[in-house]
Amino acid sequence: MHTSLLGLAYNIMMTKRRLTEQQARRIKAQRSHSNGEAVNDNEHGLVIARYGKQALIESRTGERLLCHLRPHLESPVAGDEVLWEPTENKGVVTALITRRNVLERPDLQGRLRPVAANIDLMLIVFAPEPAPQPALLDRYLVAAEHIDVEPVVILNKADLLVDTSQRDQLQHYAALGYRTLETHCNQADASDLHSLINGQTLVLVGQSGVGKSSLIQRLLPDASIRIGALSEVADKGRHTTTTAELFHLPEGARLIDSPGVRDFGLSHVTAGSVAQGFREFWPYLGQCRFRDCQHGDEPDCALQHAVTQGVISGERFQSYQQIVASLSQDD
Ligand SMILES: Nc1nc2c(ncn2[C@@H]2O[C@H](COP(=O)(O)OP(=O)(O)OP(=O)(O)O)[C@@H](O)[C@H]2O)c(=O)[nH]1
Ligand SMILES: [Mg+2]
Ligand SMILES: [Zn+2]
Repeated sequence: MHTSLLGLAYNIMMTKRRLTEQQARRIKAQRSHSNGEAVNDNEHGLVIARYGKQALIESRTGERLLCHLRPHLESPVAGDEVLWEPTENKGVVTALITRRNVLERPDLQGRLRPVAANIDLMLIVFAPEPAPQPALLDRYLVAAEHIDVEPVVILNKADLLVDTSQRDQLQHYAALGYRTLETHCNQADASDLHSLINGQTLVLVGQSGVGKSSLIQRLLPDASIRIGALSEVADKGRHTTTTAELFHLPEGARLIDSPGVRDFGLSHVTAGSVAQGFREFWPYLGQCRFRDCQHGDEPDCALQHAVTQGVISGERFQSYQQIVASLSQDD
């Protein structure tokens, strides 16, 4: 007993001696990864944007610096809280603090990639131009529901409305219980947007060209240069966002701009989660005759019945079926 205690003490001493300062820092960083507390020699930082193997970090004092990422680190994105330490000419991100949530989407190769983290609201933007892709809005709604973030549906470029179809669509979402907003970037008054944002962190998503960056520019006129500088001029002379980027509003809110997409893959979501992403389906889920009903052509399907009764719109149901069908194609 006595000897083993001595042995233990010796082991501890040896371990202590063998730990280099760098190792100690790493351990501290790992500890903070689990409890979210920053430690002295690893500074706390907010990820503004991710550029390939580097991340633009904002320190607690508001300074910005480009940091390398320590290998094997979980991929940090705009909105992430990290620990970092200065190096000779730059900085290095040493740990990612546990996220509250993360919006992910598959890249062109089908690999799931994080887009933005620690968000309160997801602003899903659509417009008369470019014409809305069928089911894209519903895909985003499923994604928001999947990570338990409140979605808000925004009809932008309302100055370009030629008929009532998009306005009708917006009203349909409002009737389903989603918060909605109709706006356009030439509107001088942005109070509708400010009251929606209400000091929270939000991410703007939607097709390329619907005016996500322009909405941010409208809220932050002074940031216009930065928006331009960090965008890439596409061949049509248009500024298109290429990586998610975080902007601060004076009252503490954070806006994360994200690159537009043609399609939003949901291969990481199960058919059950897709159904959960359609709010008006909730009262009917679990009510079908078969417990594993796929809501296709099974008898006594509660969802099909609700569609026939006109309680669930045929359009939304088709959109659901289209998304579920695409899950098996994505595999
Ligand atoms: N008429 C009109 N044009 C707008 C409005 N908002 C933006 N635009 C124009 O639409 C184009 C695209 O706007 P962006 O803000 O770059 O769109 P985005 O959604 O950020 O596009 P990506 O970064 O590619 O995803 C620009 O030429 C804008 O000037 C609007 O409310 N009305
Ligand atoms: Mg943009
Ligand atoms: Zn069913």
